[in-house]
Amino acid sequence: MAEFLQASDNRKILHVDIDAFYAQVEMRDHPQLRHVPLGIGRDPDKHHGHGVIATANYVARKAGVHSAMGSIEAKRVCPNLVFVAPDFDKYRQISSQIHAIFHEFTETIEPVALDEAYLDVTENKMAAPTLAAQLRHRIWQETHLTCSVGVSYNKVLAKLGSEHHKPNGVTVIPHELAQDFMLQLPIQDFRGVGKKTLLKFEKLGVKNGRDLYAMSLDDLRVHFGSFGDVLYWQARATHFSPVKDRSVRQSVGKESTFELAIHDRQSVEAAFKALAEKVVANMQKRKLLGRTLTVKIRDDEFRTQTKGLTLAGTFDLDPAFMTRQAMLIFDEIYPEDFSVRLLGLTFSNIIEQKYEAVSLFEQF
Ligand code: TTP
Ligand code: MG
Repeated sequence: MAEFLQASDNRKILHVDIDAFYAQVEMRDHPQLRHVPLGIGRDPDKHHGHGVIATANYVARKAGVHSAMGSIEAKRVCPNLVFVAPDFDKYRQISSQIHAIFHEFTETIEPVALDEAYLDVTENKMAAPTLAAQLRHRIWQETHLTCSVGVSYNKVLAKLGSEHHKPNGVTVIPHELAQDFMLQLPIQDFRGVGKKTLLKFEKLGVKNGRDLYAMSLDDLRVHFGSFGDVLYWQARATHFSPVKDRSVRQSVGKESTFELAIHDRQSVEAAFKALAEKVVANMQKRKLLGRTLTVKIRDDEFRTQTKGLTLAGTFDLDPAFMTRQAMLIFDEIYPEDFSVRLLGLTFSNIIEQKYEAVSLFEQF
């Protein structure tokens, strides 16, 4: 039954995760940091002992430094740790570059974090491992950052794949290898298994997927309630959760048409300002940010022109700034006389505001 369910799942799913994201960015931008143990966080000596490690490079990880560790503790396990304060604006800007690359491959994208997403590339005719290689190439080309990619037919396996050969690796788990992959997997690597579940498994003598596979669905339900079903099917390499396309909305825009054509710059500016205010309100309501602002102009002979401006980062949601940018574009298109019947302003290259970095430091 499980084998049948597995084989009937013909999706092509990629899970992409940038390696040691913040740390890799700082190593890219400061070559002197490339071979030292690096922790992204405040130096406790300079901040009255405060600070938390957001992430560490692989040299520091070998010494035992990890995300969410207090900076004092990090310094204790790795005395020569170099601290660099995080630059969230920079990471956010790179994140939107990376997410824009995802859109070159599919529109079915489930962003998980600034540096991580699931992509459903089933519709693409090319083989999934080829797409993974192309994606890694594009990310390297645009950002000079390495990532790890997992390729499989469901999200659980794709995610496990990207963790399997970190850093800078690709792991493909096709149907014929999936069951064995899950049987040998340590129980703590199953999705949703935290400290409490792990303790229960220890008591039950369950150490890996093979032990889990041997448990009946009823037994699993007795011990874990409805999570028992999830575990039962994970052990059988079966998981139907779709890539939740949370980036459906590719653009947010607004247009105005005019009964009588506009001929003066002041009216154009006023119209752009009104549009910008509406677009900003919409973006704020939906908690979105955009990298590309496109201006659309139609004249009274029904000729339509569009021109966009893309920033490396996202636009501030400021109607005055947007109006100025729109006027620059407008002046470029119509340096002299014009007769305008429609104006539009649209944001594209959209990301959700919640993928902005959350500062751990605010808690301290
Ligand atoms: P992760 O992808 O979990 O970690 P990573 O990219 O640093 O390392 P790798 O993927 O190679 O294991 O998180 C992405 C970024 O999010 C990370 O660089 C820093 C930030 N972050 C925090 O600020 N606090 C945290 O507790 C975690 C886990 C991540
Ligand atoms: Mg990462």
